Amino acid sequence: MRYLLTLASAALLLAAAVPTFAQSTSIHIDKPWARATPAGAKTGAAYMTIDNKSGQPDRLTGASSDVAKTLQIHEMKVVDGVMKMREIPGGLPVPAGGSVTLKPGGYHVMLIGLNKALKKGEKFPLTLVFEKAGKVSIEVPVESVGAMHSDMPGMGHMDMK
Ligand SMILES: [Cu+2]
Repeated sequence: MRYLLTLASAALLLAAAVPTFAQSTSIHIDKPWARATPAGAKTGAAYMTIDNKSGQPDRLTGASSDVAKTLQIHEMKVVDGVMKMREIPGGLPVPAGGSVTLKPGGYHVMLIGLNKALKKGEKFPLTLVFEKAGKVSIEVPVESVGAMHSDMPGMGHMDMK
């Protein structure tokens, strides 16, 4: 009897330790979009609102897509009067029961080394990786170059770190 109980508890521990890779139900991605890029552009950016419906804080730690070689989670900040962007160390926190919005001039998913120009009206697949929720795959529609352009400085003014 004791042996059986030990086996049962071992099985329970194992079940708890195995990570799940199923599509998350705790994270919901709202209104994803990417800015169309001019021909020859090497970088682009994707935006969205991330809703965390779980009772645990989570973190967007990475992303992948076949449209670009490298994807990074970036933030933009004005440093000494110059708009700079950088990869967020440790990822972008998403509060429990809350949301965070990625938008021009702020947080964004940086697409580095574009394989092709992003054209208005097209869509591309994007897989987001969360620390707790795991992978979340979405389709990102491409909107016009000028979409929400007013608060976005030209690429020439940006400093990549
Ligand atoms: Cu960036």
